[in-house]
Amino acid sequence: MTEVIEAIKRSAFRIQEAIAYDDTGYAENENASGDVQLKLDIKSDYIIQEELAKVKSVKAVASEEKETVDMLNEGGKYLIGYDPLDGSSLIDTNLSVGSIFGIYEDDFSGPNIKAAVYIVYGPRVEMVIATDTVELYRLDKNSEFKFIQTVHLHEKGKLNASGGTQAKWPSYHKAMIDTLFAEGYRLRYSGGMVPDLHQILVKGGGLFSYPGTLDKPEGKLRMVFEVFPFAFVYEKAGGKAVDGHRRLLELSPKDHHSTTPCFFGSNYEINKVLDVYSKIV
Ligand code: P6P
Repeated sequence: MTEVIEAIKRSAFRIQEAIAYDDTGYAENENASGDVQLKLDIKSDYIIQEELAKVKSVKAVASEEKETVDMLNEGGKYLIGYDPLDGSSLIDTNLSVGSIFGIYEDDFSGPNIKAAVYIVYGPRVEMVIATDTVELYRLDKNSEFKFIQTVHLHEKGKLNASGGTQAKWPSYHKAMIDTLFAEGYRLRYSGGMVPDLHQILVKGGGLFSYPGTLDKPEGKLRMVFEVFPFAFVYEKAGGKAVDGHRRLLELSPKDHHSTTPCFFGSNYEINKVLDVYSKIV
């Protein structure tokens, strides 16, 4: 696992340089999910694949930017599912973006994720590594990731990151979100999954939601590359992560680009989600 983490660190350093100085224009093609690709999406994916290919314990990789799963080492132990540059459409506004990694064994399912790592490319470059604990690191002036602290979620938070097109929310979901705001929660939503979830984690709690909507009943966020890694992080930090009814880490995707409605947060907020969603007919 150490070699995988070191490959992710090398990737992060190269990607943050690309973000800072490279062309942020659009490429000609779309990715496997039908999203228009930035040249930076393609370059970030190339960097990560190149660095992971050096690690003998990596059996295969699945990228949000590619249709296929790529075999690297037949005898390898780990399967890496990753989103190389999540929220890249925000780069032209100079908002924070991120890279997300799920480290799996045997298959790309929730029960088989063994660790998760994400990088936030913001005013500072930070990395969170979740194994049995959740640890925060920051890139220092010697280009090293320095350990800062372990991260824990409180029982209840104050932040509400409510994703998806509000005009397409089911009525029970809108009522639930409005209840939290009526309780005094503050809206914190940039449209970048990584900084939005990082903020709630570092500030100690709250709710991030991307529900099933009238136009996207299966949600928008991808299980293998985005949802399972953050579900792992939030559970290891003492919170919960559900699809409205079950733990996200109990789910197995139909294919590695499958999406799901998802809720990540402190226990108080997730228990509220489970209560509301248990009553829908
Ligand atoms: P919406 C970015 O495109 C992304 O995949 C996630 O990073 C983010 O949480 C979500 O989409 C935002 O989607 O529909 O709220 O703009």
